Amino acid sequence: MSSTEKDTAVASHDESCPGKRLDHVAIAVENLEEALKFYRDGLGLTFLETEVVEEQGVRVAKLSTGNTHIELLEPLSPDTPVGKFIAKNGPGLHHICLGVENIVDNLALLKEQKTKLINEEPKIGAGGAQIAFVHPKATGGVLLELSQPRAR
Ligand code: CMX
Repeated sequence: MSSTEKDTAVASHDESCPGKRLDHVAIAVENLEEALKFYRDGLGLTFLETEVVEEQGVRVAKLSTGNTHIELLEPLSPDTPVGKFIAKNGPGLHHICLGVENIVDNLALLKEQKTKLINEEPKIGAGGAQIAFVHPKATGGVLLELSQPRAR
């Protein structure tokens, strides 16, 4: 296939993909207030809220980009997963998150396909969402979160 041809078996970016959407991109930062000076004050993204998610060991600031979100993750202490991530790699891109409608079904399908998962069962994430992480070995090296929003 030449570089100008497209693979018609793959949906192009403007076709819908039912039940899936980019929920957020998460960036590990050392200090939320410092990071907000750039993302909120400099870039002008809309700041939505800050939330402490004890179970995940993070303080999260959520910003809207219009069609998706950026989450800034500040570790609650150096011995949390995000604290260790920053100690090893420095601040930076931590994970991307896909919003799904039924996380239990998605995890069951991935398990059936022998996909390497970090969480086989959902945990509780920001906003009370049910979340689970897929191992970077299965995704091309990027930590991937699946998130089913809390029912309203
Ligand atoms: N990017 C790429 N690889 C990563 C990674 C990252 N950000 N974090 C971990 N990994 C890799 C590890 O290197 C490890 O690789 P190997 O198995 O090859 O050694 C693997 O993923 C598993 O990591 P681990 O730390 O050994 O496993 P744990 O089960 O202890 O923890 C994880 C995994 C991802 C849950 C944890 O490290 C983490 O980051 N927790 C915080 C999660 C978080 O951001 N929560 C968000 C809360 C807000 C919200 O709801 O969105």
